[in-house]
Amino acid sequence: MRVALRLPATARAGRAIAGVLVLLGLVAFLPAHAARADNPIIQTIYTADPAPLVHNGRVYLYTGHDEDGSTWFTMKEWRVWSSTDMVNWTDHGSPLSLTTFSWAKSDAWAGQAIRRNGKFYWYVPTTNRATGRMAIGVAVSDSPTGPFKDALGRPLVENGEIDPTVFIDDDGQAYLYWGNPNLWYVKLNADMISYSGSATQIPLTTAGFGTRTGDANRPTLFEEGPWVYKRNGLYYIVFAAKCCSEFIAYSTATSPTGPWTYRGTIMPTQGSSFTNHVGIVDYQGGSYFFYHNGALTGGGGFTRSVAVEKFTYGSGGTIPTINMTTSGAPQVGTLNPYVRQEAETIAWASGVETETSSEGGMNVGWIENGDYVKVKGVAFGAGARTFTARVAAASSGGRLELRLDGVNGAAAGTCTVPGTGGWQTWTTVSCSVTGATGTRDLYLKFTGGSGYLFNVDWWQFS
Ligand SMILES: [Ca+2]
Ligand SMILES: [Ca+2]
Repeated sequence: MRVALRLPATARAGRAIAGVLVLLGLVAFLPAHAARADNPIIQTIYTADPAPLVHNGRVYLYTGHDEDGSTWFTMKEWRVWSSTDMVNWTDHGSPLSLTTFSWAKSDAWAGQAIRRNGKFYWYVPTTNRATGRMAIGVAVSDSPTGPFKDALGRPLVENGEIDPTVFIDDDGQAYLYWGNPNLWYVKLNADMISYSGSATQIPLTTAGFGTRTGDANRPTLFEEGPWVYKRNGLYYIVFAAKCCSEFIAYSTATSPTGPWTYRGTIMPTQGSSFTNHVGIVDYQGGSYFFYHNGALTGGGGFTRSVAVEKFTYGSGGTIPTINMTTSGAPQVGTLNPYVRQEAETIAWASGVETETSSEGGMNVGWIENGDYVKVKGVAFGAGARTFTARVAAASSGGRLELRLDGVNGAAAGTCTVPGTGGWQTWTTVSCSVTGATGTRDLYLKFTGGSGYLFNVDWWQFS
């Protein structure tokens, strides 16, 4: 199992940078230590259908997971990530999967989580085994990172349509919207796991959702993946438009139930995935647009990756044109190396994957010679003297090199990792550090012999 899982990641992530650079035609022009792009934001697995949620000063990001090598939307679980700076993302694993819902058969597709009553409610579409139709379930947790459990033991709503988005208006009324090919909503009760009245169809008019030509069955641009929110008194439905390939467009209204007015394209068709899916939040004074594309090596319509761009609303709340980039959003602040940082907090990774750690949370594994993890904007200040890491190795171990500003940048220290007798048999190693001053990009570069070298759970400078 361990070897079987590790091989695709090595092949995929190890070639990711080279693939991106070749696409850009930049290989010959880049100096060895050039700062590289950090978008898409997750490289350890393929991710799709981003749904961000801001809570207690962090951005939590709920996604799906495209299995390696997929030739369909083969999705078995949902994943959670979080960040305080939009560039270093912590992997919280999979606290919700098809097995969470006893009634679910397949298809862990696009959902969204929201907080209310001190709990977190995650609405997801999946196939109801009993009916064979797509239905929407709701999972609940006391924590944004789970674990989540099925709140009902049955679907919340079921009409064969997908892509739930949830929103709580200023008056406390919550709404669940969803749909493909139609667009529906229900008014959720305050418990967030039941609703009043019946599912109501939003009229898909060309005034509300734009004009599609060439498909008599679908006269408007609305395709799927609605994302509903309210900002400065204006209600937004941002959605995947036309098919295929999709682009992202939006409509606005002065009431949560419309009537809606089509406002145009946000993100044109781009990025070698024929679907796209949007999630938008404001965080620390900025506005952020999450989406997915096929930009990682091996990526495509069924092997997608979540990315993010920062944007600024125009006058009257308009959303500008947003293009996909390989640089992504700028970092918000810096990362503090003098508190425990999880090894699975990553700006960019090459060759590694993550797994559940026996000491809680996740750890980085599948580490081979030359693999690395980049951590962006690390505020060393006057200088670090010591580096400590929690490590485990069923093999004879290897070396954890600290490099600054590039994977082959200045060497700030090297810790020797011994064999510990197991991949989850943890020990702490320390080594001295020189030259780590100011704010720098930190590369944890893994070197050693052949095969898998060791795992890393967390690290800290002093
Ligand atoms: Ca590897
Ligand atoms: Ca960890």
